[in-house]
Amino acid sequence: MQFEQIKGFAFDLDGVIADTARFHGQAWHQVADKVGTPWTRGLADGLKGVSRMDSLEMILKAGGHENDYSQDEKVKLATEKNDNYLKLVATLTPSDILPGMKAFLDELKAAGYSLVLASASKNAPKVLKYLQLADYFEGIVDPASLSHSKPDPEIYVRAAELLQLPADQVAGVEDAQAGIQAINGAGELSVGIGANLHDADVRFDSTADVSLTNIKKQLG
Ligand code: B16
Ligand code: MG
Repeated sequence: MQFEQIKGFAFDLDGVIADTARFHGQAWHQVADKVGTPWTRGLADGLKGVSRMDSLEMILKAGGHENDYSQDEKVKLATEKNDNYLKLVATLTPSDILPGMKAFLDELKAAGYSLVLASASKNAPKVLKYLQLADYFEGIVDPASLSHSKPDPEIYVRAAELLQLPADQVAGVEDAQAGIQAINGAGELSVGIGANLHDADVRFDSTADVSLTNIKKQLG
């Protein structure tokens, strides 16, 4: 894929713009304790990019509790988790933007790229507000309107629609394997941040390394 044809960027939020995973993790850990599922690193990592209700199902399944709760009880557990999560994210400030990302967003805006957010989080508008980044994005994909979680490409297909660009003019930025799969499945250029993202078209170890120059360098 030619970088020259890229006109818009779709960003994941958690793990790319801010580390909200630690707050999701803290809040889900409480739910896991409540339902009696052992909290492990593998379980926590597997929840990245997964929707709220699908995350709850994964936690219940990991402890063999998938048939122990009614739909109403599940909604109650997910609501409790979200209330706790919202208290935690309300402490975010611009100093919590991950290293280098403010500079990268500024660089993209200055170069005339359009930006949208492709986060599975229904709380993304609030998080962007706390980080004082809301004005950078022309649109936010509404996760409530999606039928499938990442790795399904749906969220990145919708991001391209919001950008009003064909897929091959869009780059997606993700920190999770499921997100990279979603970008690739949508036919967009995938920029991965973190280890083990072998399917990413371009990959960086840290958010601090992401820049237009470094992306172009990797694409040769
Ligand atoms: P909410 P991302 C995802 O955000 C998180 O990685 C995932 O852990 C969370 O369950 C999901 O959002 C839904 O979040 O409960 O706030 O709607 O990585 O897609 O930006
Ligand atoms: Mg993420």
